[in-house]
Amino acid sequence: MLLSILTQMAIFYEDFESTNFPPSGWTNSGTRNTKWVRRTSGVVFGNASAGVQVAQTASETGDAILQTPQINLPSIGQNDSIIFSFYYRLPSVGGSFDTRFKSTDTIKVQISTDGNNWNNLVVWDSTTLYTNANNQSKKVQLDISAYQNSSVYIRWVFIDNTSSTDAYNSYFNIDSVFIGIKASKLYENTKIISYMRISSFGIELLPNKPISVSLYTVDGKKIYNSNVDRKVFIPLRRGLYVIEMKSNNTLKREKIAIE
Ligand SMILES: [Ca+2]
Ligand SMILES: [Ca+2]
Repeated sequence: MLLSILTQMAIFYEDFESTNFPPSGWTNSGTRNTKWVRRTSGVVFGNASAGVQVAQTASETGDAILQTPQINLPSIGQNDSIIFSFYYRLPSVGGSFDTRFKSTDTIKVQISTDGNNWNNLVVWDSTTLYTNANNQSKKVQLDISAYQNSSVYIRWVFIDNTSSTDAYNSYFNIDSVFIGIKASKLYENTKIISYMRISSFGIELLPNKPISVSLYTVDGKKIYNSNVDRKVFIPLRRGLYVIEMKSNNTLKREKIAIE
């Protein structure tokens, strides 16, 4: 009998829909005159996002820092992970990516346990953020399990190094800031496998004896096929898959979701 467990519990969520800005407990600071604002155009989801002016009609430099309240992260089990995610959207002009956003400016996403010492989670400079850029919504998802059983702050820092002025303003927007616990889906104690652990990043599998493992997309395309006689990790993107595990006289077929 296959045993499966799957839970996801939200610890923190902010969608910037409330007209209070910054939202309760957040801070909006920095050396730049223009800070983060609640944006109702170029929105990522719903009616509003948080945005920062990245091309501006008034010439200025400095940083603008949007910071969450203190967030308490619990201890987690060994099959669980703490996920931090948010969505962003680069500025657009008339529905296309605003190429004026190419500059020497930088955006950093950072985490801290004390509000003083910060570790970079994301650093976007003029190359990493703008290469093949468009103005579609994109998700960033990171595993911050290392911060379990502590309190953290997360902040978005826009560092404006560009002193030129533009004909009109343009914004970088973020939305749907989420922190939650994702429990792995765990299959255990079958004839042929000791366990199979499914996380956001792929499948970890330990067979009880040599087996043949095949993975298919939901439309039937085989994307993995291998004989497995020890613990393996198969990295997978988000999506639905079918896994087939075969030994001499046993066949197990399971539909799995990487979320
Ligand atoms: Ca929103
Ligand atoms: Ca500037």
